[in-house]
Amino acid sequence: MSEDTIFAPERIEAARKIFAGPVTFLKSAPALKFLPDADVPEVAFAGRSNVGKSSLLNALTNRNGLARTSNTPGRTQELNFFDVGEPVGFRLVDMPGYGFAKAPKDMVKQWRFLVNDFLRGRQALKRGLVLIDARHGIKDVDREILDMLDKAAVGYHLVLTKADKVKATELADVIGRTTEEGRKRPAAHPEILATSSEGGMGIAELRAAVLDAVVA
Ligand SMILES: Nc1nc2c(ncn2[C@@H]2O[C@H](COP(=O)(O)OP(=O)(O)OP(=O)(O)O)[C@@H](O)[C@H]2O)c(=O)[nH]1
Ligand SMILES: [Mg+2]
Repeated sequence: MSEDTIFAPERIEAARKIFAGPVTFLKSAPALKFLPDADVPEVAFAGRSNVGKSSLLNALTNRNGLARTSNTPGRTQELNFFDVGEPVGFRLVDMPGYGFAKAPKDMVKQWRFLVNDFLRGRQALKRGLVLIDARHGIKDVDREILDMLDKAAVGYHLVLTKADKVKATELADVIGRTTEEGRKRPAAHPEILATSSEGGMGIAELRAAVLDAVVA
């Protein structure tokens, strides 16, 4: 579906309604053997530690505290699954962050395997949301994940976070740079979403993008 159709007013409204309905925590998987059955489509939130994955999941679902957030990087250490809809229509997956310098080495290794194996091998995974801090733009640690998704041919959206923390001119600049880089990547969707979990910027559009990913 083309990008303009995804963000058409009726799609935005349909997405708003779905996310205003039931959303419940399903389970936490500290290792791949604990994953739930891959019986509904999934959309996963990936990104550096502290980039705002859990906050964005809360903003999307309009439920503060559904996914745990924290100022300390490394808050999310397992794959957390959230069911949307009743009956369940799709699942959101909150993932541990990568690129967290202060974490113990073997812990980092464990998360890396978990995240990589999940992103590469999960049949139900329909799309990744790769979150990028609007203040920093795409970094090399992000490129590792993007390379992997490109190789595995898992489609993803590049999503800028914390847009409220940068000036409008800086935001325009980082959107430009991110769009440029996204264009060269085979599995990246062309539209860059600039979001703020604080101010609500881009949240309605992101809901519509998630809906687009899970309706076959
Ligand atoms: N100003 C602002 N702060 C944000 C935004 N999103 C997240 N934060 C803050 O950034 C910090 C990290 O947010 P989290 O959502 O816990 O980040 P995470 O990516 O889930 O982190 P890990 O689970 O450690 O990988 C928290 O203090 C949030 O309040 C945003 O859009 N704007
Ligand atoms: Mg988190």
